[in-house]
Amino acid sequence: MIKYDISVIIPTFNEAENIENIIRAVSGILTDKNITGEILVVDDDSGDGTKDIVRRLQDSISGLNFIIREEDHGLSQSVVEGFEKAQADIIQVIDADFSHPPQLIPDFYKSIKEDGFDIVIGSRYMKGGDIKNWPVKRRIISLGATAFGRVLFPEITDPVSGFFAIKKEVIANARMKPRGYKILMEVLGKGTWEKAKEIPFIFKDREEGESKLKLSTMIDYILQCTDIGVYALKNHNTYAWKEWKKIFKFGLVGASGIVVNTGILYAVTEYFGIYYMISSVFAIEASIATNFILNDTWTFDGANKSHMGSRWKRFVSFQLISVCGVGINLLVLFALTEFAGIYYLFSNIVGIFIAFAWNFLVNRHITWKNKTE
Ligand SMILES: Nc1nc2c(ncn2[C@@H]2O[C@H](COP(=O)(O)OP(=O)(O)OP(=O)(O)O)[C@@H](O)[C@H]2O)c(=O)[nH]1
Ligand SMILES: [Mg+2]
Repeated sequence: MIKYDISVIIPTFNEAENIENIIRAVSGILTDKNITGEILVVDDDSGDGTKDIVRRLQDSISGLNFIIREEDHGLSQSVVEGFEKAQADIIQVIDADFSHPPQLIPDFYKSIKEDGFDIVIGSRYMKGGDIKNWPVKRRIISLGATAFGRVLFPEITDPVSGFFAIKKEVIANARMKPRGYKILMEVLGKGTWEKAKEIPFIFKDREEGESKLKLSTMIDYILQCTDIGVYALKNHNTYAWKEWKKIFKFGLVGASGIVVNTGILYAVTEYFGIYYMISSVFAIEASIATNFILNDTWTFDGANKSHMGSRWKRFVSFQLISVCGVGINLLVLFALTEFAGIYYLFSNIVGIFIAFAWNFLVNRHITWKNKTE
């Protein structure tokens, strides 16, 4: 049996207009770079002639393998079946419709083979990446879809990309429950990996054939996110678990801040006889300081700290973000109470949650952004 360097999975459903060109393009690029590749087309029993074209090409193109699925129709299911049948230790996934430039495949391959990355992602959202001919609606949906991934995988700008490569061992022990379109989220959430890299690319919308995005696709996606979130809470060898832990610690630190705040407010008002609104300023500042120290030494205790070299810089950044957080809390409290007629204590709880999300996310992406990003 041939030992392949890479298996390139191309999921297809009714791609008669594109399939021959994409297979020839991938095959040509691999040959050019002296990479022995398997091309694995995983088709959901297309009725438009895709299957005949692939069968015909199998005579002339070496390493072209073909799976026809007759049950459990779906893009993610097809890719997962491709993972199982792929013969090489490095697996690439690419769309058939030329939205993903096949010329980049050798870069993905090299990043895994030579640079030792576990996962390499083609990103539309990092510097150098872009999306061509997408209507505003598609852009908004896509950005919404990345939101959850950005929380659990903050280092990754495009966690829902369909263009990626992995080491086969990443998914060897993962219990995948494929559904919907966003198979990469499933891999990131359930796989075992440490090093991921992104390569920017310009996504071009298909010129041939039809789009298959439906409402049910979005509902599937929300269910999938929930499933990934719960899975990561239970399986502590996942990458997302580390992020959950940070969110949890950040919450505990926040709660400790309330204790500090209340204590100082009481002490300064009672023992120094200072007007309570003035004491409150001291109390807020003291709790911001203790929160900072705890977060800096405990919540974000990663070895390669932050891109902000000095602790003072991180403190100033944390301080400014916290002050905005207080502003957000007050704004939500006021708006919900005055305009939505909600009971003020309840509005306040909503405000606290929104401010918490703000504080965590913005600090995660600015104050304690990893050095390597
Ligand atoms: N096996 C299989 N492949 C699918 C299925 N749906 C889509 N694909 C393939 O997955 C890739 C991406 O699908 P697209 O329909 O291009 O999805 P998209 O890029 O989000 O949307 P458009 O390009 O606008 O249509 C293409 O190669 C499709 O042929 C499916 O249900 N089963
Ligand atoms: Mg497409």
